[in-house]
Amino acid sequence: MTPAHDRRRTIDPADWTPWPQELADAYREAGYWTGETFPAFLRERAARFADRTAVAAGRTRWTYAELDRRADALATGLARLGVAEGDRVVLHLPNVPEVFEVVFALFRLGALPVYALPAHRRSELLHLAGTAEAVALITTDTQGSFDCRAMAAQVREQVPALEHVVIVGDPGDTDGLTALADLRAEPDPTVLAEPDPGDVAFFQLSGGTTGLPKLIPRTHDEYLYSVRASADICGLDPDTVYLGALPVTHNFPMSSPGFLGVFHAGGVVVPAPDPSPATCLDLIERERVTVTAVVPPVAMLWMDAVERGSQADRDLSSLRVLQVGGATFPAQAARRVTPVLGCALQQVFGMAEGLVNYTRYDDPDEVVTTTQGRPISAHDEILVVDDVDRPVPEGDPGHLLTRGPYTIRGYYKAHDHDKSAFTADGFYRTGDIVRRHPSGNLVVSGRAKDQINRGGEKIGAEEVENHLLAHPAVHDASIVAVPDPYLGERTHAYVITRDGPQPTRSEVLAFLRGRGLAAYKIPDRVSFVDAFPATAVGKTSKRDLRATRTTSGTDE
Ligand code: AMP
Ligand code: DBH
Repeated sequence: MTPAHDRRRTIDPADWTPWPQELADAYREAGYWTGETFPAFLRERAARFADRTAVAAGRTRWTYAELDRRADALATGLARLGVAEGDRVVLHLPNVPEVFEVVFALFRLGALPVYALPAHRRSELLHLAGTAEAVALITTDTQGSFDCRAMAAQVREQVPALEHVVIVGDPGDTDGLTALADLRAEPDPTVLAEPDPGDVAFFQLSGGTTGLPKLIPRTHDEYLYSVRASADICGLDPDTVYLGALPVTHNFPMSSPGFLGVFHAGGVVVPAPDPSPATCLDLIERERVTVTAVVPPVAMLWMDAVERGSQADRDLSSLRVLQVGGATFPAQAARRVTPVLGCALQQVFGMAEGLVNYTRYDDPDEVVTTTQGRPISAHDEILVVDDVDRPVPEGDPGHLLTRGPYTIRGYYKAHDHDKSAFTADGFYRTGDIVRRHPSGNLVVSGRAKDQINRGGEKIGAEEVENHLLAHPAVHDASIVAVPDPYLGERTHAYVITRDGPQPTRSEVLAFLRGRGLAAYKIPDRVSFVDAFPATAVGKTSKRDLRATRTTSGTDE
């Protein structure tokens, strides 16, 4: 049934890069793109798994039918508030059960979620809301001691399009904030949209390399293909109990196979408020969790807690698979997973831009512990090339380029950046250095992009450098990764100051915090230097900077 209101495309085709028609046809022909849309996805699962539990969060237990009804009720309330088809809405939500209700309510309206990370702060939210021209921001009242309401009110003041702030929890007495709880209304089917499966459904975020993080437009057709295929590869079924240990709006716990894969299969999603061993191992035991996804430092913390006693008595016998991804998982740690936690390891190498690789359950142990898996699809094209895009000999390391049925062809409103981020024939330049293992799986051996991967949290060097450059006493700044046994990498900022009064390290850090940056982007170390080492063409040599150990005038 066509809704009463006008149909409109979700976003202007000039602002993104849709798939070439012949490829879209080929992916449909191959049965990858089935025409399923997000609103229909939940409707269909609600019919099939009606009385089964979809979400289990403490005393909150929602069946599939309940989640479906809640999505309609909230869609109705959001529509009355003024959120309409095609509108962008920034979600800044930690792992509260409402996140699932909100996501599907927006899909039902044909509104597009923009997935901020819970760690994001004013700076990131301003950028996301501004770029997306979002009409609403949905956040919680607080995150621990941090007041999200005050931040949201500030963001609204500065983003002209942003009319609404919706608070999960207590909206307090800040003017103009709406409580999510007050929005739920008797479902009104006339507000529901029927998006085209080829339309953009939402925006994920890139980790960022140059400038600010880019918005990643994902369509119903291609994303749901990756979800269904991931659920298949990971063997999800109605008996699956998935612990959302990472923030579930991140691409990994959302779709690899993540909560969407679990909903696809009719299983239970258990959102964890934080990834600590105390919280998560307790939830695994209590909810009889069968699978979960973590980043390497979290896996190491869990293993240490079980081995060194604080969580040694937990019954983790329900856990079948620990997925680890987002950053390099050292083989030494990978080999401990099965002996310590008693479950299988699956390595996952993915990206919000698309391509996801999994080690398979029938891969030999050595392959599971030393490779990052192989692509979801036979139609994922993988090239491993040198600096001028020529294929390297089989097994040699090179730049990973990829194209396929769920890898974007361009970012949102970033056509200039796209020219360097994609090849002329549409391959995405991942910025990762990989080699092919004899098993056919990929091994991530390095990175060409100017990014720091801090335990799976990606930091675009240029973004933080630009914040440093805004300090009046800073003449130049360069951010590099330094190895860390636990996080994999930490950030080290090298700063050249101007003549005049010299800032201290803590002043520089306080300045960055004052700019409203996510805490994980605040440099772990700051060194003051007189000059940066230069490359042959006179650019800052980050390689030499990384090798710098002695610094003049260091204040760390
Ligand atoms: P993002 O672009 O923020 O979605 O982050 C994706 C990036 O994370 C990839 O391009 C890799 O650099 C990194 N990454 C993800 N999974 C792994 C993994 N299993 N091993 C090494 N690096 C990974
Ligand atoms: O790091 C990532 O972005 C990532 C890791 C594993 C990802 O997006 C994914 C799986 O889908």
